[in-house]
Amino acid sequence: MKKAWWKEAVVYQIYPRSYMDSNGDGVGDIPGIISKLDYIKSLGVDIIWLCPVYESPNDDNGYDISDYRKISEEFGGDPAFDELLEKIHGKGLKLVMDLVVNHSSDEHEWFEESRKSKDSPYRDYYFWKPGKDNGPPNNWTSFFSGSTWEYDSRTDEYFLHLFTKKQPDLNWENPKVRQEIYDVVDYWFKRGIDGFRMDVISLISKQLEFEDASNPENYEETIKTRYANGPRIHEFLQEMNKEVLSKYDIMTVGEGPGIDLDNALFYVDDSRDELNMVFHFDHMFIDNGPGGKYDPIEMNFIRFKEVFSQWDERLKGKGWGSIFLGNHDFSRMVSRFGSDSEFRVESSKMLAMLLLSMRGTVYVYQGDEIGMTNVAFPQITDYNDVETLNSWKEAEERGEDMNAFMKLVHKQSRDNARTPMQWDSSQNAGFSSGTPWIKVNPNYEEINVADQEPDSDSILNFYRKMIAFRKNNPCLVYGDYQDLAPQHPSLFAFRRWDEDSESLVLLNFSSTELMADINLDFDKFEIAISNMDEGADPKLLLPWQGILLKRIN
Ligand code: ISL
Ligand code: CA
Repeated sequence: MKKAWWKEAVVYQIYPRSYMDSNGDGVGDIPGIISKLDYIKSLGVDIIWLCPVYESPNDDNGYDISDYRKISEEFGGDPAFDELLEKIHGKGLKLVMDLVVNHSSDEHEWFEESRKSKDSPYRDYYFWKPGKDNGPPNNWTSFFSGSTWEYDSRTDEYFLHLFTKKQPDLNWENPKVRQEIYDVVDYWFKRGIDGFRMDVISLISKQLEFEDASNPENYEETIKTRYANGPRIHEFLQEMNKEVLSKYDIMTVGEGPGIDLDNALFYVDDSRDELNMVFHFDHMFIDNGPGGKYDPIEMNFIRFKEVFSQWDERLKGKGWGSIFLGNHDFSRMVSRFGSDSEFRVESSKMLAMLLLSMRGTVYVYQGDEIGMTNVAFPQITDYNDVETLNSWKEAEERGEDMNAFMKLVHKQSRDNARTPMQWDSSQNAGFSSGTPWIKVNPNYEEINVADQEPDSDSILNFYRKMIAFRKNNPCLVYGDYQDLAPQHPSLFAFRRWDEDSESLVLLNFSSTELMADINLDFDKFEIAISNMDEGADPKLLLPWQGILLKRIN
């Protein structure tokens, strides 16, 4: 496997609104991040991925950009950004930004011009269509509820928006649009950033027939058959690579629904010169029913493990994977895959062990390093996320039992991951001296950085230990992967090895003890890391215990 800095990296994802507020306006900002750079460096991570900080009306918290070259004043503006980048580099870290170019904000000047008239030179920057039978051009529904088409009376046509109506989709068919985007990308590389995470890149090429979805209420099917992986997607990515990406030593990771085992290599096969990595959602959508996130089904643990095996098998030797268990779009990793009550500490550490011993580039989401959990706000008015609020409205219109729906919100809302970072036990968890834009999780008095710093047994210090261990054991980065107990209902046991070394990882995904009955010569291994006081028998795993063993050389 060819080596590269971005393959060996551990990435720390920051959701800037919720990280650290420096000026008391309740909104996290860039000076706030600067004040925490020593903390970030102390984790042992290599790269910061910063969610969007560009100028934006914030209909979708920055994923609706109105100026691609400007840092939002709310976050501190361009001078603060320049200082951040310089300090990040000064610490030997790198910075990856978000590139959101499937859509812009409706307040971007391109769209403001586009909507003025059918003859506007910007008309073709977006998708405009006449209606059909007094309604929208087709039956597509947006990721965030309702039709993907919004009527604009000025020109008596509809425009396409796969997300909110303030996020009109850019028309990549238009070469001028593509050139504008490549110029933006080039602008940021010239400014010195080290890569891009490309938002919903799987959606940029549209099926121009705009054919009705056959089962519009089936979310996954519609994504796969209508929205994602359009006919020119790879042509566009290869063009972007040739025009700009290939000219810099940077990293790219594409995000997007509809990226699956069958098509991933088209994006990341080394020989195709498109992207370095993609995020897939096979494990993240594992508890989604046909209606999506607000139609949950039970998590299938055997399938969960299978996802890791299948992806490793598919990419090995050809492309490179990305490993993550949470981000700003999903509920908290410990609440989903671990146990956020009695065994919160144990299971947070165990999940850290999983993350940091898989093959691929590892992404740690802010707050997971201290075991932050989901939140259960009592009122829908406590929520901010547009996806949550729209789903709520739809459920209300359908006449659903709203108490039951509230439970779903508690479980699934993206705001679970967006409550402020919990720094200490002072007011607002030390996040802000003002009123935070979204409430702090009330458990901040128990779960916060300040308490965990001095405690050598804390989740935080366990992350540091695991990250350092991974750095010292390249076998965990590049080595081969094998699941040792794929059918076991609660044990995740796998092997990582290369020419020089071998590690075993045993993880108990349950609240009861278990015997890891696997056919291996345990005498040849010694315990390197455990998330609990090391027991005498590595095969006997306590609830949520994780053990990493290394072959004795
Ligand atoms: O969040 C999801 C499910 O609840 C995903 O389907 C998500 O909408 C999808 O992966 C795209 O996410 C990205 O683009 C969105 C933005 O809202 C997300 O925050 C971003 O990560 C639109 O730009
Ligand atoms: Ca602020």
